[in-house]
Amino acid sequence: MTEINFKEYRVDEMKEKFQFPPLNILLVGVTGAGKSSTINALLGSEAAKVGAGADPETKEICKYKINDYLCFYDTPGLGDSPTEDAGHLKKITSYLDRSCRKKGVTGKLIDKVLVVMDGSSRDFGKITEVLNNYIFNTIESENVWFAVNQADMAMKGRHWNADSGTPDEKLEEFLQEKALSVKERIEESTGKTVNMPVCYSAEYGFNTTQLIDFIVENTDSQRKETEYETSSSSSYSDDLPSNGKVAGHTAAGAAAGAAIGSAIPVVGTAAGAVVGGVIGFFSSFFDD
Ligand SMILES: Nc1nc2c(ncn2[C@@H]2O[C@H](COP(=O)(O)OP(=O)(O)OP(=O)(O)O)[C@@H](O)[C@H]2O)c(=O)[nH]1
Ligand SMILES: [Mg+2]
Repeated sequence: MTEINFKEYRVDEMKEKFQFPPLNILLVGVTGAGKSSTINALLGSEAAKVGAGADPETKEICKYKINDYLCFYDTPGLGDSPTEDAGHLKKITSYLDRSCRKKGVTGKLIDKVLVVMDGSSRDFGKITEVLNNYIFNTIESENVWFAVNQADMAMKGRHWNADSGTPDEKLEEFLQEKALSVKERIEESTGKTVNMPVCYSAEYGFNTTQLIDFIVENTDSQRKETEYETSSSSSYSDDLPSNGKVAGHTAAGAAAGAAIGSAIPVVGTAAGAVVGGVIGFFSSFFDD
């Protein structure tokens, strides 16, 4: 397959469309869905640590810059244990609460949540619980998107051509049905209207361009100035990490997180503990 350079792909449109770039997208999903693999597929490198076995891999929220206009935030996977989930969800919701300021305009740091689903799984229990109890309470449903990864495994590996990295007709048809059934099941269990998910394979780079197409086409000029209050309160730079570098600060003071492997967390311990109380906690739109 031809390698796509996502540093360049549709960046002119992103530049034109995304006001106050970068567009910040927080990836959420159960452990093993392939959030980190998705980031690596778009970066064309192994910047985000990927799980080898059944154990959850990503431990902290980390930022990855795909290009000057688009950033993904990797988060720890859910569904491993209730105790772990509680900690992860605290961090995720505190992140969704964060504000940032640029040019005198205050807005949310995170523009969109992308829920990464595992195409080989039929179990939506965990993710619908998380959506109903946390995500939809913190961000408008129109800013929550869905995508289905592991398209190659949707029929347990059958009907997938590993040489070309593409599905055959039967799997292609199955994936279309899968996308529709994911949409319908999420809508039934949450009562929200959601997008038709893109089915892709991070492992093979299949349909990863469609994922970016979806993002470009479904992002209206975001962070319109009129939507945000202008504020004169002082701005706190977050020194946000890019592709596994840097740490975080709270408004009260520095709270640099510890490095885990090659990735360094963006939510410091103090910031993670202050759930819903991060008023005055600003980050820059242009944080690099
Ligand atoms: N076959 C296949 N395997 C994939 C795909 N994407 C990810 N995987 C594998 O799934 C496993 C988990 O991938 P990760 O990217 O670590 O998943 P994650 O969602 O980041 O997991 P946590 O960090 O634990 O939340 C790894 O063994 C990946 O190689 C895919 O598209 N197809
Ligand atoms: Mg991960």
